[in-house]
Amino acid sequence: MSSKAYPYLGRYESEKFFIDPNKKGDDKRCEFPSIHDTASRDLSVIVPAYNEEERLPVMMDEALEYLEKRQDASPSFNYEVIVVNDGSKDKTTEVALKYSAKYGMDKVRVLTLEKNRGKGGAVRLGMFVARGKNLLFADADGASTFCDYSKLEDTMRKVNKNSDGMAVVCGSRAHLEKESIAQRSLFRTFLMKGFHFLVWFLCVRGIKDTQCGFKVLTREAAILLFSNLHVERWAFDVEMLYLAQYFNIPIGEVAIRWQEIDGSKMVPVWSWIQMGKDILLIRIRYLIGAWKINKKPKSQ
Ligand SMILES: Nc1nc2c(ncn2[C@@H]2O[C@H](COP(=O)(O)OP(=O)(O)O)[C@@H](O)[C@H]2O)c(=O)[nH]1
Ligand SMILES: [Mg+2]
Repeated sequence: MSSKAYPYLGRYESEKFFIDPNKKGDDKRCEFPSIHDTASRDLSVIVPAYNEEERLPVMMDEALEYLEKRQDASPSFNYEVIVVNDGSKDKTTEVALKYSAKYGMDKVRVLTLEKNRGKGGAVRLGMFVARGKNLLFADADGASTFCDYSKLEDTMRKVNKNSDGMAVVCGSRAHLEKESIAQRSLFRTFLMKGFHFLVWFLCVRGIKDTQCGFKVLTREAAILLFSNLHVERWAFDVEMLYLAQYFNIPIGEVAIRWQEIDGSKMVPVWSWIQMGKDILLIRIRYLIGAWKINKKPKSQ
């Protein structure tokens, strides 16, 4: 977590390119566009992936089935999926590139980061090379039911009515809380409640589930929020929503179907402590002016 006033938004040279497996010749690289260009897709799906060679295919198959069906039903609908390999040590990039080869690079692109940045950092860099009017980020484990994106979109339409193209809609697992408490140990429930309290007390009010890995932003909101994001780890959602409330960007929340998937990358107690610390620091750093907000982020 940086303590610089403005976050560092740069990237490595290699992170400006993706591979088109179907391109002829030796150099299969293509340059990514920028989020500051005009949108040319209806939807970009950004999938942060860290050591996901096993879980990713299930998620990709489900997402692409939905997206292809939608395109068949209304041919003017277009989309892209950007898998962001966050410095994985396994074959995440190779697995994702198979989808690029199958669906074409216009539909599936892989951004391979040089180093592990954390989920927030990976989502940010994926957003910065996306072409969509709406930008959705979705976990690589397929925990959310992808077709529930339609619900997010409906809510987006309502929320975005009077807001100059600025809106955020969060998928929510709050309706599943009772069930999950029944399944979890008392200690995990205690940690969860403690975390909710900290978020509510320090940063974000009015959103029941800030941590769900299924959220959609308009392009304008993504530029503003991700250019200002300091936290690159798990607590980035909290900072993103904190900033959205600061900018008075309307936020919707809608219940989605969710399935806990084995193989979580969160190390239970350690991640909770880290997140608690990050949330406290978000509040303190904005309060004392150690972190500043850039109201008009420019292209870089
Ligand atoms: N970028 C990045 N993503 C991660 C990291 N750890 C997990 N992820 C991704 O974050 C998403 C959620 O992770 P998961 O392990 O399922 O966490 P949980 O469902 O919240 O317990 C998945 O898409 C992961 O690939 C990490 O260190 N960096
Ligand atoms: Mg998960």
